[in-house]
Amino acid sequence: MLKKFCSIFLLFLWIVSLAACSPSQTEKNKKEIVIGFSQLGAESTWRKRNTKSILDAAKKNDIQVMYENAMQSQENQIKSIRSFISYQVDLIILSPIVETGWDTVLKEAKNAHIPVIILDREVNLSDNSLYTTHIGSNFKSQGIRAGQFLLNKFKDSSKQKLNIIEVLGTENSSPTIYRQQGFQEIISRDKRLQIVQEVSGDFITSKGAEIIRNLKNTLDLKNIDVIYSHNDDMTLGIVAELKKLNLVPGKDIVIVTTDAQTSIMEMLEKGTVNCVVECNPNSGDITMNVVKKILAGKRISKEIYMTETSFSEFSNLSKLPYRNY
Ligand code: GYE
Repeated sequence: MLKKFCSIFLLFLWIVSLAACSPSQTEKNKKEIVIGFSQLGAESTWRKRNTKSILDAAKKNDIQVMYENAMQSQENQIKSIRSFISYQVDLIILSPIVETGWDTVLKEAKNAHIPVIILDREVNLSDNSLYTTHIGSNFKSQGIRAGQFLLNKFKDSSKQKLNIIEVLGTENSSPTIYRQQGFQEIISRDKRLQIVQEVSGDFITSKGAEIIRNLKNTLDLKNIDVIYSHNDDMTLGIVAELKKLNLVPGKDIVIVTTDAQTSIMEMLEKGTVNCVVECNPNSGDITMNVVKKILAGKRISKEIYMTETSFSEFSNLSKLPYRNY
């Protein structure tokens, strides 16, 4: 009888101790922020720097990250988001490859009460309440800066027509859409500036090179005055191929490029490219601040732009700023 009483008493003590322990344990778990980060790929130097910026800043802030590289596939991104939802992460960061096709999966995140930050590229949704904020660049302004350089560069030129090749990034991605829009709107102010070819190089070096190899069969590249490239990696491929054709990039053909990675800034100094429109990949710190604010229930603005500028042959080339990528 006494034995039975003792064991019931011990069981009682065990339950009481469990109950006493568990709230503090839950509290501890709650404090640890876990986020899911779906990055669209690793296609460019810019992208690799952006991923590192996010992961480093998360570490600095003791935020755990479930990181997925979607290798240029929207399907992979959707799968990752679903796995983040079933893991019940505190917040999701989505860097979307293309603009459209996110409604269903973001609705699932909303129904699971998981806030979503759209990072870098933008989304086009029927319901904007499906994400909390977008942190990234103003791509249209980047296109405008590229075009403004050309208006300035050719203002005193005696040429009747200036032929442009526009090398676009990934189709249906927001940088491609809005850089193109900004660029085309602004160059329409000078009717001599004409786009004779638009072609997508998917933001990768090998495709930039391939574009020139193909175009040389259909166009006389000696008649091309300008190449406007939507990113530096494609520019590296373009420049290398032009040199093989004995065309001097920066002189025979004006080169306008986007991002501003170190290797391209060195080319600007040497005169191989003429204008570099900055796109800032260092969004880690600002993003982690926003993560903490959202999880603390603070209001956040719907659109957060990175600070950016542009550099050109008209800048003070001895004072170009340090690039960390
Ligand atoms: O310009 C390019 C990258 O989405 C802003 O994607 C980004 C672009 C960037 O691959 O280099």
